[in-house]
Amino acid sequence: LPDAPAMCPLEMRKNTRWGVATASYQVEGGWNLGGRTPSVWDTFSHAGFIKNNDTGDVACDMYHKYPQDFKLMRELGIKHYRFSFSWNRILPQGGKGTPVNPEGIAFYNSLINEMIANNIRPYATIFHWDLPQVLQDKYQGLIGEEFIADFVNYANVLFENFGDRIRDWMTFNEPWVTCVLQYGQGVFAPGIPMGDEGMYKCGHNLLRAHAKTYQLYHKVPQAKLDNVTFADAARGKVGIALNIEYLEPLTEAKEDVAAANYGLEKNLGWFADPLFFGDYPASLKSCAKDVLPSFTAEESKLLKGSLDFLGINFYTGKFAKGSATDKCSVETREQDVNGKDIGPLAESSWLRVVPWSFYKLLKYVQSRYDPKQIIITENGVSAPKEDSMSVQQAIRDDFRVNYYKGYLDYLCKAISEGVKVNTYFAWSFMDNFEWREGYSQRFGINHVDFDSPELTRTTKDSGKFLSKHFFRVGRGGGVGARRPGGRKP
Ligand code: GBH
Repeated sequence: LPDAPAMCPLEMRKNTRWGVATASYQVEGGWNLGGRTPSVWDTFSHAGFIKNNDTGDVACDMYHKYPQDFKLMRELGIKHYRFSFSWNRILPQGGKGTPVNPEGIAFYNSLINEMIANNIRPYATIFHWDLPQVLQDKYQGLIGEEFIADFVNYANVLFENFGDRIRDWMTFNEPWVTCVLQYGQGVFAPGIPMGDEGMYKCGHNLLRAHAKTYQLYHKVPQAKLDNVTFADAARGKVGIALNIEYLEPLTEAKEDVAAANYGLEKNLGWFADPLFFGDYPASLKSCAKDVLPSFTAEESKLLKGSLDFLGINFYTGKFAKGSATDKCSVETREQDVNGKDIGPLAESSWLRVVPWSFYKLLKYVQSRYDPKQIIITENGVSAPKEDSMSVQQAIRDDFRVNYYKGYLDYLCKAISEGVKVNTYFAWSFMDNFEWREGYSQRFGINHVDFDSPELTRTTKDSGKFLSKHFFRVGRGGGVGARRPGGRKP
């Protein structure tokens, strides 16, 4: 195994929290067990929209195998785990006023308790793309205004039931993906293209749902929310996980510099600006003026500052080319002006290995938003051809080891220059259901043998590398050190 990255001194690795991430639909399985109804991803995969006709029906079967998975995490020295709740497992009818599923609550209680018994601190994503199908059918999911109240109600159920043990919450995973791919383009479930208007309506509802959830958790006293029952003052944190690809100007020409900048505002600023500043970026308001809704003064006030930490899912960077005549045009490229690749291609067509782009993105985020705390909520890679290899070949994943080594090097450089990242999650703990790509693209630091009846997990070299230099040496979770906010279960 290689040494630790040069720019990550031991002291810094000790002072930082290092963990792994997954999401409910990608790992749980048990799709029709314990009172769970379908989510939009069950419907979409059962309709045959996934490569090789794969589905998440069983996935990694973490629904049954979580005790052994937490044991493996413990063996690797992992003390921080980011996972997501399945809304339709908790509330099979989805909406406010519908019954909470006791079997769903019991499942997550066992999961969380097992985690904590293994000294692993839970970080919970409330929504990682798996909307209850019933809410899609009722009001088109995130397109409907009703979504806001239903989401806040769902979050409230989670806070009430699990808020005593979970103190780190992320409302949404990658709003950009939800609104662009799930709704705008309709290439992700539910698979109904809603165009730019739908896309921005989705974002608008999502942001307002986030802000109300933040307010609910912290119980801003002057606010009036419908039927809020979360009683105790919460002392944990609520954030969000935003995905962004870094954009480097293709040349020094001013239209390329402007395009890179506008691209970041359009993709990251779309969500980050309202959360930090209370409104959409001026550039987006002008470029999307016919389709972008606007916030009332009250909404804007509620949104501004409605996060305790900023989560960033970071994978890759691209070049941006602008137009001298159209300030709203951003063309992205993977080759420089000499035709040289920006970095080696992973198994995923959108993902090239560009370690320096991580550093540049982090510097950009720190200077534009000056967040109090940044969590890298995801970072990882699919290794080329890994899926066609034997288990023994696949676990020798030099490609992924090099990816992590390079990206962590630049993360450490950013931290040493004052970027406020104190927590980092590798995506993913294990190979899993990679959305439209099914099981054909693997992001795990542990291999899952999907052909074996036991779905055997085997640690890859990347898992050993991270374990040795990061998980084992990093800060612990302080699990059980104090009782955070929330009621006792
Ligand atoms: C993350 O998204 C997800 O949070 C996680 O669930 C997933 O498993 C992981 O990445 C690996 O993919 O279809 O060509 O338009 C990462 C950000 C943004 C990457 C959208 C894929 C789609 C490119 N994703 N992008 S394309």
